[in-house]
Amino acid sequence: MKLTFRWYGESDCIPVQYLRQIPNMSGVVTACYDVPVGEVWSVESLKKLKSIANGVGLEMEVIESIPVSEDIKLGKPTRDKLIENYCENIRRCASVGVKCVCYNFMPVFDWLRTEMYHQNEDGSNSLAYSWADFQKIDPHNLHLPGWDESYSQDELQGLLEAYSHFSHDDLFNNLVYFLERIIPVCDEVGVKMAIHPDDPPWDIFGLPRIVSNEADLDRMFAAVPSKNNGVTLCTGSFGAGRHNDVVHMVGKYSKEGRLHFLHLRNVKWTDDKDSFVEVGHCTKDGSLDMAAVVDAAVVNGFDGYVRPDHGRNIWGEDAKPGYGLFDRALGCAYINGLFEMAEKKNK
Ligand code: DNO
Repeated sequence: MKLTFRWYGESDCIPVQYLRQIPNMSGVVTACYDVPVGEVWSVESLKKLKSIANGVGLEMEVIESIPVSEDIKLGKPTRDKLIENYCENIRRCASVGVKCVCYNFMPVFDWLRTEMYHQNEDGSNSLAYSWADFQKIDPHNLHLPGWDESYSQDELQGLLEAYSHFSHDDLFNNLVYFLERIIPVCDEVGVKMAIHPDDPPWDIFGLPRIVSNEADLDRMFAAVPSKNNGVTLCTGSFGAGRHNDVVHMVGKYSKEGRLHFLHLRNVKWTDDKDSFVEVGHCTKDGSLDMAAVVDAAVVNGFDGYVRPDHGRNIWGEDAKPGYGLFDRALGCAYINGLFEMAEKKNK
């Protein structure tokens, strides 16, 4: 495995050289975050990001994300041009040495929480999702933690309306249409596409979601069989859904050579509905067996990229929720330990 760390480029509050000091760190996971969705990234900006990473001894082999325009998901007539741009972005990323691209196909919101600063007993705070609080949200006057700056009310209502007669199959067919056009480019330039699961893994506000469980992934892989059509297995996203056996999924997709990127984080289920809190990475702190997850990956020949996912804000850090340095670095230390043990045991 290659241990990586998400870094938001020059605007990230964490100096990139700090990342290099995390034990066993191989590279950054980043993107051209300032380019509007659907547009082509300049090779210069990719090269600049790469040279900043390389300058401190880190690689830049993983992009998260090249975002997919809503018009592609909705199958609008503009999609062919947008898919062409997407293919061009894949080629440009490959030209600077990128090997893996994470993306998602969730309509409108790529993650959803009801709280960004949930207060934990130990004084830390983290992201959380409460079933009860979710019921109180008015879909016709949506104000969502973390999303208010991304859409105006009119845009949001327009998008919700555009999807209102849209089924899971409609969205799936548009995903297949997209994959059938981008995967041949990946095959040509040697890039692994890794779809990120729905977060949380169920429908919200009547929007269809199609990457929520094992059957969804199987259907997607059967439709476009190239191994470059793979998954970002985010344990916290799939694992928020109690219907998902994350350990089994990690083992299965490692074995099939479809698990290209592993996002490791733990969640704690907090009631008998769908509520959960993001916790520290250790098994003991949450509801997922992190040691078993890593073991399943190693036993089944996983050979991809790993990154710690959302950390809590700890030690007085006030970082972008989920993306501080301290707790993710602690996560790295723990992840290194789990992999070292599992690899020794399975030699
Ligand atoms: C949230 C992230 C997501 C993820 C995208 C990938 O913290 O896990 O925003 O990067 O869904 O496309």
